[in-house]
This record gives sequence, structure tokens and C-alpha cells, in this order.
Amino acid sequence: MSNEEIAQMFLDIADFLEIENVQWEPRAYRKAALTISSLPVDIKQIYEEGKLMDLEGIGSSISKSIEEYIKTGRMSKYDSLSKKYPLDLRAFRKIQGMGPKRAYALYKKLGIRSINDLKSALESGKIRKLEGFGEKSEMQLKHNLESFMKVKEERKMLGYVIDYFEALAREMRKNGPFFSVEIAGSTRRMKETVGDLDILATSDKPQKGMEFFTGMKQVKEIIVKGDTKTSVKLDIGINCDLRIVENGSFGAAMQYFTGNKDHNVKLRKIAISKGLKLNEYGLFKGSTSIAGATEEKVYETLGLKWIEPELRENTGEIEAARKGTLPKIVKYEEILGDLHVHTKDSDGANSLEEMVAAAEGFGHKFIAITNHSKGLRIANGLDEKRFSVFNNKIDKLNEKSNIKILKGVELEILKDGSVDLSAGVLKNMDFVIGAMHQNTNMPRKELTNRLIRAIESGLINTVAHPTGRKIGERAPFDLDYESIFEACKKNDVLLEIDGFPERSDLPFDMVKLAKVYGIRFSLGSDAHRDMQLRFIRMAGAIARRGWLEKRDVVNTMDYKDIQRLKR
Ligand code: DGT
Ligand code: CA
Ligand code: CA
Repeated sequence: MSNEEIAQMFLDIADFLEIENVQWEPRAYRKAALTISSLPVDIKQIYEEGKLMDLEGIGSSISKSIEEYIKTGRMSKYDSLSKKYPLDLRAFRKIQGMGPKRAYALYKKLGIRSINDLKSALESGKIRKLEGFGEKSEMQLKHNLESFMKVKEERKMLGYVIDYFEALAREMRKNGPFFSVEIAGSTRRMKETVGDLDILATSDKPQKGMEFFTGMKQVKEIIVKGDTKTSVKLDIGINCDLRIVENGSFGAAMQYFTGNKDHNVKLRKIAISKGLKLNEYGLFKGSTSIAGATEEKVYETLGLKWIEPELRENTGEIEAARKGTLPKIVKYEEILGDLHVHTKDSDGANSLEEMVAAAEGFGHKFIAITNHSKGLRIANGLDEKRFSVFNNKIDKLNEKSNIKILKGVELEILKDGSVDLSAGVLKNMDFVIGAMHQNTNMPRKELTNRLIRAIESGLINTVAHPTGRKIGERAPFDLDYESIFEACKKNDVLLEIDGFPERSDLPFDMVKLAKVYGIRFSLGSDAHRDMQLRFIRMAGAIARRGWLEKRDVVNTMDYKDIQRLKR
């Protein structure tokens, strides 16, 4: 069962009804769609608990449709309307200027049902001749369609695919005819989303190497195959470029194909200013290669310190490398534990014992269990009483556990900036994170004041996923971030870096900004099941990409020092 599918069906129904000139109902369906797509749990669970009607914007007729869909896999209202209007409204509504009524007009007059139909109609100049369209609106539509096609080009969230990528590279190292195999590109830079996977290898049998690669079970389709470069489509729906280079060029190639492009352009300019030439084969004086086997040598010859891949975004790292002022960014192995973890006591999938065992297996020294509090009803948030029972359980488990379990909570920051648990129960917690999950589309000023009030309350340690963004789903909160950072600094409140792939929040560029204010950060996987504990690595990647050093990240401290952060 997918919340997103039901939300999309409701958006379709809203569009159908708008075509039919129905008043009000389209708005109700859109509101319900919004509620459902932002649920943190499976809607089926809410249905089974009989709580559908508790959700914002879900009345009896909409809840009946949801019930019908859960029970039968069909929704009759949707079925009959979609039969009547067989157009791809899901695609059209992402194109500016293609509202449901215009889409329907184009369907009636020109039979346009799909993006492809729209594309060919635009190319043939048919649309400008229609009444109510004209040349100008045809041009606009063309432009908007192009922007849509660009966004559609799919990227993957690295947190979900990095293990697969690394397994692929390992298999090549182990069984392929290569001397070395390394991952480059945006994956090496640990960017939150990646467009494709770039792999570099050295080999004295490049042809055999390419044979091996294209024959791997993960390869679904060969796009181009050559001796030095091969591109394939992998079975997880992403492309992979493999380049095989000479040993003497490996460092230069690693540098070039790690990027990013702007970083490379600037390096090349530095080379030129020194009378040298830099490309993927090496650093050249005339036709002689003076560096190329290792990255370190390439940077050094350009008068720069070697730069960690995560920093290579051309945001000042090259200047810092020249001056010797690069930060000593936090190491992955310095991150000793996870400060944002759920169990099935709120909306997670595993028990406390299971999560603790998994965290131990993961090598953590501590974890904070931060279940939701009562204000988030759809996530089965705990009230004071349930927390006190649950925390007793943690105390008992701590006596026999090999790792330390911090008693935590992910509090609701309510509309007025107050929090939803009493100070009394919070006093018994070790780590309190506060978040805004509901009613977040308030005007900027109000939303900012709401969060600042919570920061000033003295009740929270850290602001969880501060921007609330979800990649490809939800825009960041409209907040005055500078005021938030100032308030955090003044009140000694941390900002969280949430490593859950869709969240990746704070984003790395904002981390870099916030660090300037002197704020410290807490890292969390936001795991809702044991496997998701691995996302702490992605939080670490964002910290590194945000130029954070060991002292900026509280997860590098002993658990006792984290407990002392409490105010
Ligand atoms: P992605 O795949 O969109 O997530 O991002 P990247 O950075 O992996 O980009 P990709 O795969 O197109 O190219 C890999 C690297 O190759 C890129 O980071 C820098 C280098 N590169 C690609 N195109 C150019 C270019 O036109 N000029 C320069 N100097 N470098 C380039
Ligand atoms: Ca790439
Ligand atoms: Ca590539």
C-alpha cells in the first residue's frame, strides 16, 4: 500500500472535478492528498486503528474511498472519472500552464493525452491555431515542457544505492582483470543524490576488463562499449560509466572524474596560470607529464594541499587548500553513535531490544532512542505515562547492554512554539530533539517565532531536521534561517543533520553557513527500522560536506558528555 498512490489518485480526482466545473470538492481532495502524502506512517495502519477521520481534511466520503481502496485495490469514483477523461493529468499538472481545464481543451480539440502527444503537437505548430491559445502561449508551453523534461531526468538518493555501488566495485576488484577499481564522480563526493555511477579502473587487459564489466549480472543494458570507456544501464535503473586508464594517469583521472565540474575548471585555470596543462591524463609541461599517477601529486604540483572529495564543490576549498587553511573535517570513524532512532513503541518497525542489538552490531558506542511524543498522534506518539514506563525499560536494558542507550524523545513543537510534554518528564530524558511536523505552512514570521520560542524554552537539545524538506516531495520551511541560527547559538541549542535520504536535512550548504555562527551539530539516522541505522553515514557525509570538524559534532563525544549537554 502506498500513501503516495492514494494521494496521486485524489489529485487526479480533484483535476477531473475541476474539468467538470464542480465547486469546492477539488479543494477538499487536494487537501486530503496533501495530508496523506505527508504521513509518516502507512495509511493502512491508520485505517486499521480506525483513525482515518482524525486526519486533517479527511471526512466521511473521502475516508470511504480510502477504505474501498485498501480493501479492494480499487476506487470506484476514480475509476469512472479516469475512464471519462483518459489523459495523463499526473504529468500535465507538473507543467506550468497545463491546468486541468487547458489539458482537457487540448484533449478535446487535438486528442492530446500524453506528454509525447503534447510534444508533437507543439512541434507541428498546431496549438497556436487553436482558439484561446495563440503563438505566445504555444511558446510558453514549449518552454515549460522543456523545464519539466529536465526535472524528470532521474537522480537516485545515494543513501539507498551506496551499498549496492560498493558491492559492485568490490565484485570487480575480486573477480575482474583489474589492478585497481575505484568509485569517482558524485558518489565519491558523497552528494545526497547522484545522476550516475562513475567507476575508474586500471588494467593491462582493458578489453577483457570491459567484457567482464558488461557481463556482470547487475548490467541490464549496454549503451556504449569501447576499450577505454563503457556505459551501461544497471538493473536498479541508473547508468554506470566505467573508464579504464593507464597506471600513470590514474590519479589525474580520479581527480578529473571526481569533479565537480566547477572545481575542475578552477584547477585547470590554476594549471594554465603556471604554464601547465591539466586533463584526465595528467598534468603536463609541454608534452611531458609531470604528475598523474596520484591525486596528491597533481594537487601538490599545482601548489595545493590534497582536498577531501566531499569538499570539492568549488565553495572556497581551492583557496583554502592554497593557503593551508582547509578544515580538518570530521572522520566517519569519529562518529561514535546515533542521536535519532525510533522503535515500534512509536512509529518504528523494530523493538527497543532489536534496535539496540543492531546498533551494537553497527559498532556504535551509544544510541539515543527518540520516539515521537503524544502531539504526533498519527505516529503513535507517547504521552508522559508511556514514556515513564518506556524509560524504565531503557534503564533496565542499560544494566546489561554493551552500548549506552540514551533516553530521548522527538518532541512536537506546537503551533505556538510550546512543546507537547511537561518539563517534569523531560528532566528525566538524556537527549531531547524538537521538531515541527504539523501546521508548518504558516507565514515566515510566525513560523520563525514559533521555532525560536522552542529554542529559547530551555527544553530541547537540538532542532531535528530543521528545514523539513523532503527531496522531490516537500520544499524547505519558509523560515528566517539567520535568526534561527542566532537563536541556536545564543541558547546553546544544536542543529540536527538528519541522514535519512529523503530528508538529508540540514542540507550541506546550510551546515556550512550555520557553522559560521558557532553552532554545534547532532547527527541522526532517523532510523525507523534496524537496516536504516546505516543512514548515519549519510549524516556524516553531510557534516563533512558542510566543513564540520570533530569538535563541531557532538556524536564524537563520550555519551556522558552528551548527557551533560542537557540544560
Ligand atoms: P552526477 O552524475 O550528476 O551525480 O554528477 P557527477 O559529478 O558525477 O557528474 P558526471 O557523472 O557527469 O561527471 C563526472 C565528473 O567528470 C564530474 O564531476 C566532473 C567531470 N566532468 C564531466 N564533465 C566535465 C566537463 O565538461 N568539464 C570538466 N572539467 N569536467 C567534467
Ligand atoms: Ca556521475
Ligand atoms: Ca558519468
